[in-house]
Amino acid sequence: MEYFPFVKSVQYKGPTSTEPFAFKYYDANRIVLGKPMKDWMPFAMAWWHNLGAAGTDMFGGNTMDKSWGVDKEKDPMGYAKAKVDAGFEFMQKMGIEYYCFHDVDLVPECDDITVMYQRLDEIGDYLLKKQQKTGIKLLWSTANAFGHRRFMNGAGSSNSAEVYCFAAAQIKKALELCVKLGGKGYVFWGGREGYETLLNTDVKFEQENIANLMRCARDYGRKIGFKGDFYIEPKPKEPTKHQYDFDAATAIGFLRQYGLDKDFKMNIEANHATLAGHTFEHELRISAMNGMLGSIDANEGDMLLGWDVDRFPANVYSATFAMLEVIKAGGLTGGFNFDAKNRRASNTYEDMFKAFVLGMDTFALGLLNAEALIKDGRIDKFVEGRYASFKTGIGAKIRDHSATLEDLAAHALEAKVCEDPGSGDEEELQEILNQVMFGKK
Ligand code: XUL
Ligand code: CO
Repeated sequence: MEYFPFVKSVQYKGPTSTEPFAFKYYDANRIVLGKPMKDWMPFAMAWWHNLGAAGTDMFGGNTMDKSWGVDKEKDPMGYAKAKVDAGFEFMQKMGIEYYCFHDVDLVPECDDITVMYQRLDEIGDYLLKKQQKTGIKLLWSTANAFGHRRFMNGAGSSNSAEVYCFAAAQIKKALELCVKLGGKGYVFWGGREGYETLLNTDVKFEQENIANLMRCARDYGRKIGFKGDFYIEPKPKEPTKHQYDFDAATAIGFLRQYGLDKDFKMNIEANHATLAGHTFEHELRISAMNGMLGSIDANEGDMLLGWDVDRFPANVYSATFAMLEVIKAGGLTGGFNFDAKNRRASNTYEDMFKAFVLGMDTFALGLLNAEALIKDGRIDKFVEGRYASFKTGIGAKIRDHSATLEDLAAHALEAKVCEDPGSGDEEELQEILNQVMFGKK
């Protein structure tokens, strides 16, 4: 069955094209700074949003049809397989090479874990065949240890050892699926790993337990041949009020404290960054400078709203700053997963394609702008020059740690009055940015 007969394949048609199902900027094989665009940005489809989310919000039900022609209650595996068929048709038509899933995105969730295991084994075989036929690959998998009612007090952070074991059982199967399908990564997003009030919470106890669950997962993953990266996906809040993986700096500190930093990296999501009061590029920079930039959940927040809206990326400034970070980090070991969904009122199958065209073109523009900024060189040169006082004299001694506090103080006393440190030149740098981005008009 063909689910999306209105489009054969989305192709690059160039910036003057007016076709909705065509890329204006994303030209997969165009070489940018030495490698094809598609290798800078291995795009992935999120199973949960694209094939599952049907427009429901807190105030109303579905606006979209994501049943894939099957009654999920009567025929759960028929539904799961139809979803795979629709997903692979979508990815092939979009030219997307990767996908990501939670266990419960693949098959309908049920209380009995043994039934879940059977369902997941069956869909795993089906996915493997599809992968072999199409060349599409798994970017990462994860276990949903936040949706079911048993996780109401968390999973690794739960007050109940029973619940902790159920989370472990789900993680075990999701890891096995990851290995079976050749996934590059395995994600921990701690949706309910946090707390609402200290009146009922032992934070240290909970964090030790989370670290132990990650350690167990790492050990089991390595034992069954998982060679990829484990990721933490930081998020400061929602659904929990205080989430332990608040941002990249917090998550990196946690990983180092518990000896997990060799196996784990960050999966940075743009909307989570802004919820934490940071920019997307800030989170990418913090991860990269610690050698822990692994993968990206590509989406966008709405600055007028205080929650996670998972919009498709459209902000070219943000994509430009993000791609500058990615390029300077030498690329990602992971990819760009569109953890993004159509707006509730963009409810047609056509809208699904239009959303990916927007997202992929936005990042392609970001990549091309970043390339142009690097080639222009003025901004990089400015940043380098800004720290010039550390190149020689007392500055060089600060950098090589050969000066003591007394030496530094003696230098200041000799100078008597401090020299002006120089303009930060923000406005000129913004002007350069606009000039490089928008060129001749
Ligand atoms: C939630 C979120 C998750 C993770 C995977 O905000 O981003 O979908 O990406 O669990
Ligand atoms: Co995400």
